[in-house]
Order: sequence, then C-alpha cells, then structure tokens
Amino acid sequence: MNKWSILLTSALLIMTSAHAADVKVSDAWVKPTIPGTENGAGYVVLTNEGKTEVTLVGVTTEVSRAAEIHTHTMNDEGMMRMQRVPRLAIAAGETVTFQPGSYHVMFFGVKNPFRVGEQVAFQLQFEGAPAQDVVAEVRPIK
Ligand SMILES: [Cu+2]
Repeated sequence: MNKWSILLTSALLIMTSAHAADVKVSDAWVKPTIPGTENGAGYVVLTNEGKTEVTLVGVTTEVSRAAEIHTHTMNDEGMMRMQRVPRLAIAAGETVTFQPGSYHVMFFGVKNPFRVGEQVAFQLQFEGAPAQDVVAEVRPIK
C-alpha cells in the first residue's frame, strides 16, 4: 500500500463515519383506511444507528394530499387527541416505535383507499441523516 492509497483509505473511513448518523427504518405498516374516510395512519420503527442525534422533520408522499408526523396526547379532560409533531429528536442509539395511540404518520386526503396487502410509499426527512424512502405494507388492525 503506497502513501496515496493509505490517504485515500483514511479519507473513505472519515467519510463513512461522517455518514454514520443513519436511521434504520423497520417494520413499516399502514392501517387500512376506513370506508367513507379519507385519512390514514402509518407506523415505523426508527433506530438511530449513528453516533449523533438525528431529528425527524417531515414526511412526504404521493398517496395523499398531505402527510404529517403525529402523536397522541392526553388533554385536561383525560381524552386522547392527536397532535402534530414538527420535530422528533432521536438520540444516538435510540429506537422510537410508532404505534396506534402514539407516534404515527398521518395521511390527509388519501387518494386511493389503503387496502390490506397493498403497499404505501412515503419518504421521511431527517436533520442529521439522509432522507429515507419507506414502503409500508397495509396490514389489518390487530
Ligand atoms: Cu394523526
């Protein structure tokens, strides 16, 4: 190995570690839409495999008029209500599990109803990590 290839290898290693703030998206699924409604909900498991915090800042999709990250919070009367989450920070090594009653991808104005067995594509945008294309399977509600 000559001087230049060592230099190149070091540069590649530095690039790899700079790129290490990657988010693993797993177990992506979407609820079937309820007939007569035009809103949907999707779920993912996000694991920050990097060494620095990343922040989920948005979601885009072609399958609906709009999409947002939501969660459920309890109001003063003890009722659950949905709330938009503009920024969701994920610490290095942390896993955030989206699930019914908690974090979800909210689809507004679904163009074609989500049917069990079909797939729904969307993209998650992060600060501190590359955007992730996600293909979620429409699964029956457990
Ligand atoms: Cu919602």
